[in-house]
Formats: sequence, C-alpha cells, structure tokens
Amino acid sequence: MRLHSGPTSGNGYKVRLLQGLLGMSCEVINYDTKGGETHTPEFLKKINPDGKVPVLELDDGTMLPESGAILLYLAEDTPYLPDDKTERAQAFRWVFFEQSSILPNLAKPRLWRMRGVEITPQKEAELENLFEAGYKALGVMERHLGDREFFLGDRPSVADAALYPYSRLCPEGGYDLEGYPAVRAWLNRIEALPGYVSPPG
Ligand SMILES: N[C@@H](CCC(=O)N[C@@H](CS)C(=O)NCC(=O)O)C(=O)O
Repeated sequence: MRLHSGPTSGNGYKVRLLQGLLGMSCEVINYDTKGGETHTPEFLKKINPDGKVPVLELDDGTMLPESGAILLYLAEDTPYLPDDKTERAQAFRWVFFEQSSILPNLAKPRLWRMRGVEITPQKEAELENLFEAGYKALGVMERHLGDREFFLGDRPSVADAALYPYSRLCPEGGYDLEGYPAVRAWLNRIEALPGYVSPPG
C-alpha cells in the first residue's frame, strides 16, 4: 500500500494516525496541494479525479480516495471497527459527522492561516459562520463524551481516528477549546494510546 498525501494535510494525518494505532505503516508520497500538484492531468487521471489527497493506493493498484472510506477500509477486521451491526453503524455515524460538521468548519480557518490568506470583510463574515458551526459541532462531541472515554464507549475505534485530527489541529485556525473539557480530556486519552502519531507541523 502507498498513501498519497500532503505534508500538512489533516485528512492525510487521519490515515497515518489510524495506521499508527493499528501498528501499520506504508510508504507516503507527499504532494504540494497549494501549488496545484493534485490537479495535474496525470494526478486527475491516475490518482483521484477529485484532485485531492489523501488517496490510499492498494497493492493491486486500486486508488481509494476520501479519508473516511480509507479509515473504514483499514479498520475492517481490526478492533477499531466493531462486528456488531449497530455498533458498526455508530462508527459510520461519527465518520460521516466528521465529514459533514467537523471538517468543513474546523479545517478552513487553519488552512487560511497556514496560507496567509488575506482576511477581507467577506472572509471575516465567512470565518464567523465557520466558527459558529464549528463550535456547535464541538458541542455535540462535548455532550457525547460527557460520560464516555471514547466515541464508541470504553475502547478507541475508527470514530476516534476520524474525529481526533481536526479537533486537535483546530486551535491552529483560532479555535479555543477551553470551554470543551470533555473534548480536551479525550484528546489527551488519544495521545496516550500506544502507536499514537503526532500531528503534522
Ligand atoms: N473529503 C475529503 C477531503 C480531502 C481534502 O480536502 N484534501 C485536501 C488536503 S487536506 C486537498 O487535497 N486539497 C487540495 C485541493 O482541494 O485542491 C477527505 O476527507 O479525504
């Protein structure tokens, strides 16, 4: 297997984190996403027609884009994805929640800061909306974690690997996790797991 990723990609980090927790690793090929390396005709044809990383290249040459799909593929047949139908559905729930509510709101402010994007009045208004929705999503996590150690209960799962990276990285975009003690305690629990991989940067 090979992972097509980017050096600062939070979505790529999700995959490296789960691989570390599962005691796996693979070759990583990094692209300059800012410089457009994922939009060359060759990348779009051979790796991902969506022009994004991460993409997991399987041993038979199959290209699997989308971090959520990659996490679920890697977690299959491991303790990180339960066998029980209802528990599996709960794992899928959090992977989908990450894509719909965490990623869009927590990743962009960080990306803009990393790229030194000029904050025009229009961007300022956009940031306000992102922070409002992002803090709402963090509130969902906070309430769920109130009486649980990990997202599916007392053991880490693919859900934690999906949700950890942008929750951990969002202060780089200006988020303040002070009002989210259960989220902060959960971040610390993930960091104490064997095989934990540190975030990019
Ligand atoms: N839903 C996708 C989002 C992937 C994504 O946005 N990747 C970023 C890097 S973190 C990227 O490749 N950006 C380059 C571009 O959109 O041109 C996932 O979870 O994998």
